[in-house]
Amino acid sequence: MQKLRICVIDLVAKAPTKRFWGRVMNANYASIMPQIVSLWCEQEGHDVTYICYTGAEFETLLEEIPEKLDVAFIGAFSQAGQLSYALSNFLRSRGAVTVLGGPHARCYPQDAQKYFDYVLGFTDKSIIRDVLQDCSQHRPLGIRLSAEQQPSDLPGVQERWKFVSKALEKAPLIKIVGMMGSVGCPYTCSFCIDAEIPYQQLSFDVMKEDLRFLRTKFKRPRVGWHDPNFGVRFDDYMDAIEEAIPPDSIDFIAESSLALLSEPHLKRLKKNGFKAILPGIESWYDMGNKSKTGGKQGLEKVRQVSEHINMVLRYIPYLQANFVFGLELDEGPEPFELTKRFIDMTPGAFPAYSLLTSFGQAAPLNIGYQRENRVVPFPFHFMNNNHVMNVKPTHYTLPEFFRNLVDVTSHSFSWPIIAKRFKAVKGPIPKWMNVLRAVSSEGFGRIKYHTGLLHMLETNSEVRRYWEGESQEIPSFYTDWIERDLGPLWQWLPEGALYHDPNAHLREESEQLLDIQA
Ligand code: B12
Ligand code: SF4
Repeated sequence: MQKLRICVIDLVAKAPTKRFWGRVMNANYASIMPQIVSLWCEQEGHDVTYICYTGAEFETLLEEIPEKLDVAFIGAFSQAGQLSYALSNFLRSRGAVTVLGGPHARCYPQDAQKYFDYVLGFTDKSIIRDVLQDCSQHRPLGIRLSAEQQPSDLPGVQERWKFVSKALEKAPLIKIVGMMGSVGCPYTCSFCIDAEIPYQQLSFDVMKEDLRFLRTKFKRPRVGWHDPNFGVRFDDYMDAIEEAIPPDSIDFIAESSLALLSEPHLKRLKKNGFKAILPGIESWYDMGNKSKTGGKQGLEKVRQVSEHINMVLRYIPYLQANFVFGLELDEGPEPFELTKRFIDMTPGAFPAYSLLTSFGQAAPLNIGYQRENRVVPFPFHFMNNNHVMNVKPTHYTLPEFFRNLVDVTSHSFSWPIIAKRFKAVKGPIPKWMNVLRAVSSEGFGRIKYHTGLLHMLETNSEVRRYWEGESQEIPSFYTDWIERDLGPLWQWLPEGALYHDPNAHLREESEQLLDIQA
């Protein structure tokens, strides 16, 4: 087979950023799969350039991409959807065949195939091999390929080190290495992309090797686990860590459900160096099995979760509590008021608020929203769980919803609460990290943005009609924003690429059903 010139681009950022947080942290959010795809392409004998785009000027990105390319693999979240389309168009104009993988490809394959030659779902080595062997243009509609399931094994850090270290060159202060011990999840939260994906453990031997290896590369490594739900096979994980490295010799960060964070587990996590944990509380009315609160709801659940999180904070110095607003059971000011109570009762937790977002065909709930015609086709560029909420709420008018959201956010990031949070956590890094996040885009920035949005919803009929799904015309406020963000790549955004069919998944399912019946 001919040796191909391949570029793999991980779009960690969707636009250039000058923000301090982005500059310091973006490279630490590098995805693992683009590094693995780079490795697999090399193992197939091809020349590979791997780029982790963290938000330097686009000119720099375009300079980094080799001029002569046969294939470009792009990994993107939906918020980088428009950027990925423009980049694909630009690279196709230079003669490259383009391939999209990652969350956007998994959630919106029907849309992405209009702009890419290949759109990949679950990806294993044999899918990559198929692409490289075929390696041809598929236009106007790209082809969709997917393995039957998530891969049962993936190369570890040591094997992909060349690419890991290239991404980390862009992390000036703090360097966090992404690792993954499992894919899928045994829980079935209906809003989640992993609700129907079976839990699969990856190799403990590879994990142990990687942990030992990292200690040869850093004095004190920092590892961020990308497992959708860390620690499902808790004892096996901890045994593996304890066998591989001395206690508390690596700082670990993980997303884990509260159900897994019992006191004995926390003792072991502490002993093994876990420094930050990100449990999902999601809702005061639902997801009881995930937070181990069973059928408890409302204030009763607030009390129980608060107690639990205060206990977690006695063992783990940093905790981010994740919430989703806009879920079906939410009604009136109560969910927001309960969250404020939680903030008061749990001063050490850093709250992260997501707006209910239906990412195409990701979650089981989504098809229901499409059937009810409730999904608003906001340009992907804003689909990051906080710029827009693309499901029309059942129990709120939009101004009512955002008034409540501004209220809870203002409370959570008010100076008295910031001071209380500062006092409540131990250690200078967690203390100042919370302050920095509160005064930057996640706290003050969010209050400003949502207050502005509320004002627009109340006064600007163009924006309001669009949010209500009554107009398909994207307000200039949003198109100008994308144009600004894409800079020189704006001219490469294909015609029609700002729009997508919000019901594409439903349409496809209905067509398949008709085919079966015919
Ligand atoms: C770990 C994680 C993170 C980590 C690490 C992110 C990273 N860069 O990988 C952190 C905490 C940084 C993060 C941040 C965010 N995340 Co996140 N995250 C996840 C999580 C929990 C697991 C993803 C994972 O690694 N799965 C395991 C891998 C093996 O599976 P996979 O992702 O499906 O990948 C398979 C294929 O898609 C393919 N593939 C993946 N990448 C690529 C790349 C190429 C080139 C190719 C060819 C193939 C390929 O191969 C894999 C094997 O089959 C998922 C939820 C979930 N339960 O899956 C959300 C999820 C991916 N995140 C999501 C979101 C929205 C975000 C944020 C925008 C949140 C925010 N408001 O800040 C940010 C955006 C970050 C960014 N760079 O843009 C959404 C994405 C939806 C979408 N369509 O965009 C998800 C699905 C959660 C959800 N809301 O449903 N996230
Ligand atoms: S516990 Fe987390 S990863 Fe698992 S299904 Fe629920 S939201 Fe998804």
